[in-house]
Amino acid sequence: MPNDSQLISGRSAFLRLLIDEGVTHLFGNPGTTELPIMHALPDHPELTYVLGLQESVVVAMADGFSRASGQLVACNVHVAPGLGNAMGALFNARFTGTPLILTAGQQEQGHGLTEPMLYNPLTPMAEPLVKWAVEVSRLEDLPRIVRRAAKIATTPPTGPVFISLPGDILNDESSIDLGESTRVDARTRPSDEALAALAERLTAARSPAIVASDELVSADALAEAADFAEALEAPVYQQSIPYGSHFLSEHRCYMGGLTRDQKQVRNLLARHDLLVMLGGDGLRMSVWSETDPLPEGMRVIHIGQLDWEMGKNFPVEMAVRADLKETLRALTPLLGDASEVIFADNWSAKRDRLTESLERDAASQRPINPDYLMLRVARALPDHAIVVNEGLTAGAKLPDLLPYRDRYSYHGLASGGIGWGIAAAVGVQLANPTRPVCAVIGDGSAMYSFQALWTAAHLKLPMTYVIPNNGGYRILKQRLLAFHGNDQFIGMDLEDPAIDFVSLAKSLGVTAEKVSEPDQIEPALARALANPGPNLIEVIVDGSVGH
Ligand SMILES: Cc1ncc(C[n+]2csc(CCOP(=O)(O)OP(=O)(O)O)c2C)c(N)n1
Ligand SMILES: [Mg+2]
Repeated sequence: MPNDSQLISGRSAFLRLLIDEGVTHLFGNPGTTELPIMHALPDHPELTYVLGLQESVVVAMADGFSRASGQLVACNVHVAPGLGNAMGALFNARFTGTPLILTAGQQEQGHGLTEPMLYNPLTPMAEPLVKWAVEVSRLEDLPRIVRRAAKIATTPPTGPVFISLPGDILNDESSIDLGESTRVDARTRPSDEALAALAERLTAARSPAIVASDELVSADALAEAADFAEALEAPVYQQSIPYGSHFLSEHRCYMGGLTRDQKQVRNLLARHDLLVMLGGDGLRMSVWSETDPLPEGMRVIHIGQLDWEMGKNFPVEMAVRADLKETLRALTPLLGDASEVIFADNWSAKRDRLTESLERDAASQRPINPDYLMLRVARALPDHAIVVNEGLTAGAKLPDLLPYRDRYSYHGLASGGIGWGIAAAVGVQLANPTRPVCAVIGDGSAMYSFQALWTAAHLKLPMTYVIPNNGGYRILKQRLLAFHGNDQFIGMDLEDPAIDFVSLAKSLGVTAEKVSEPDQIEPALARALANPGPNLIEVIVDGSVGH
């Protein structure tokens, strides 16, 4: 028989379960079906509710929080149209394997059957983009469902999960046991035999190269990857989508990022006789090419947790499913001493060359050269700053100018779905309250979720947004010209009226200024970094498209 003194409502049980799973912030946008949760929030002050003014903003903020902390995050959106709004951001979270519990309120069971306003079954909507989608149909099942969702989201391959919460479940009361959290320790090492075989194969290679992927960040294996590269005396290339701090840039073996130009990647890799993929999909491309990025007959070793990626697009001689940190710790001592190689054209050398040429040729260009702007941003930021980059063409050189210093120091657009960065940066700052956060967001990208700035202002976050404003969708113009020889850019200019980002930002409570002269960049950045914020600097940059 239920004991009345231990009665708990579904809404309170839900919040207590999240808190017990280690969730500190609930990112959300409420509607009537979420009111039970809003009703229960005051009773659970350990959980900070972060209001986002559109569901894609809500999910991107949660995504940023997790990417900058490695933690499980939770977000709550409104029924069918709200979940629909969240889909682009959910796609991004799936792409990066973000451990995220997404929930939505749902009409009461039975009431939904009458098809009231706003109703649609939710799990089929979420299903294609999550590891697990479920609707709660009995309050007694809620603990099992939330516990399982948290376990699924955090177990490699990590990723988002979805729970639909009908109103009758949230408002019901029962004396349920909330249970306990389960975490799967997936830090596995390969067998001794596999380690010995890996060491033998690696030592036999004449000219191996390493591709550093995002799994080095999730496995917290940056130091181990550096030791491994040194023992192998192999050059390291960042994966083709530079969306994280995937290797320590200033390490002597680091050469910089692979491009997403199939021919370039193929030519570069052809110098090597063995490719060592440390995690994920290191050779993910963007636009079609008849050329394959992997040279004919290239031998490949692939280590990591994401077995879906192994042998996905090309054969892999040795595919080992294991944790990268533990594997590299065990493997590196087996490699013996290689004689030291000088990587003359490493990241640091290239950075110095790029810096010199920008100082020489671009410092006085008007409109401001976007690469020069990135140089100034990289220079202005303190060493412990965190950067979020959705600058598209304007931010492209940032990873070449700003060193990755720790696993959470850099977060770039991963999936290609824009509108992520301006909101994700809010989550990044919330996860790292003591580190300055600077977000570089293209003018076009900024307009997908600009209202995220309201949340930054509401929470008085000390962050700085830099908007390189080139007046349009420059990357699309470049591609229309390159792929179709067409320079009639219909639907790619943000003019008539031009968007006034300073006024927009000010209207949302953000301190803002506009910069159009190169020598104004540095003082504007200094002012922003000194001001508690949030701050926004709109920088008018060159948007011309070369012929
Ligand atoms: C969600 C989404 N919608 C549309 C696109 C197509 N798209 C790719 S880049 C781009 C324009 C980006 O403009 P901006 O941020 O100003 O960068 P720029 O190209 O000017 O450097 C668009 C519309 C996309 N990638 N994702
Ligand atoms: Mg633009």
